[in-house]
Amino acid sequence: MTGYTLYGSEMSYFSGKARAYLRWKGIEFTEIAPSPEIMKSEILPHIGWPVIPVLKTPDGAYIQDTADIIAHFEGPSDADSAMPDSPLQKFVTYLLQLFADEWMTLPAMHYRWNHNENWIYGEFGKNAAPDGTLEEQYEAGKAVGSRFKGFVPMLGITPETAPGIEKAYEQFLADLSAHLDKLPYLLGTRASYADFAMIGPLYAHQYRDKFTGDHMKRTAPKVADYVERVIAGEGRDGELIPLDDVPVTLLPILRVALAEHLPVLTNTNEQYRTWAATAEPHSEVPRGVGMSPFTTGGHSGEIASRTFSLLRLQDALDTYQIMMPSDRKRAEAFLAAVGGEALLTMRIEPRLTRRNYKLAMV
Ligand SMILES: N[C@@H](CCC(=O)N[C@@H](CS)C(=O)NCC(=O)O)C(=O)O
Repeated sequence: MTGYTLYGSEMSYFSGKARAYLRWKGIEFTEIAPSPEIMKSEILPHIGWPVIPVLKTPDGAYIQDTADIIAHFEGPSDADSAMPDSPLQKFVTYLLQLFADEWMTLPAMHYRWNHNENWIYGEFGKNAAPDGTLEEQYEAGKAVGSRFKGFVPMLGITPETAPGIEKAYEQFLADLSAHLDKLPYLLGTRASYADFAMIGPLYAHQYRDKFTGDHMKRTAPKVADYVERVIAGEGRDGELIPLDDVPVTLLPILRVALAEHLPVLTNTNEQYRTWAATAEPHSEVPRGVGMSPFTTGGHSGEIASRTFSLLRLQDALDTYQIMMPSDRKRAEAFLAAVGGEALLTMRIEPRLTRRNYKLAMV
């Protein structure tokens, strides 16, 4: 066994993000699937709740949250950093992470649970009951999977919104394919943080899940090829595009992402502020603070107002707020081009942090 252990799974959204990064960075690690024994002996006692991925360091420290896992390897003067060091590309990276981590959960969960349900139970069963028969694995997988299936209604995935989720996803595949006609990675000829974030939704659910993956390979082969390259840790030798520029082919993706996600984030932020007004200072923050109306692909519904999304948003806002005036000007022109002007004045108050592997007020 090598120094680092990644408790993660091929079926898990955020494990793919961590795995792609660790491979790209050249970190030696062993990945261990979260069997019930591992959950009991490693994850619950150290993290406090059942979640993956978790990285165990050679010193026996436990890191949860993919942003913290990546940050563990990225020193401030790291010449080999995954994060662009120029301000606008960094800002765009955080916006892409916000979209990939917190909004692409809609297509990922919709396609998994409405098009791959029986197949994914068998897959979950391989971890839950590695020595069982196929039937035993299916039943064990169903027990594990039902917890995740339970998140489907909270994500606003209903018969009414499903056609909109599919329409938005088809548009995303077309837009990303057009981008990949010009560049092999999101921000250049080198893979970077945004690519690892995008692997969250795109690998486990949209590429690896049987029916959705077949669809991607058939209708968006460039995206499938991109997923294969990023999950393999390729893209080390190229360059980010120069002069802190943002590829114009990313603008359609960000325009739709912000048009659909910003109203939910704005409403969630207001609900969070109302909740915080009467909460104990510095206390833990609940995962949800109500419901928000949303529209995707022209279909409307209600989605849980998830506070964790505000932490990812806070990273983007911080990057903008510390910019030099000339960089801010460029960021403002960029935001005007993608309909993101609301971000200019948005603040997360009280600020959010993570404490004991949970979301908390600073
Ligand atoms: N923000 C976390 C999200 C981790 C996460 O949601 N992991 C999923 C599996 S991909 C999970 O275990 N969820 C359990 C839960 O949310 O209760 C990260 O980036 O690591």
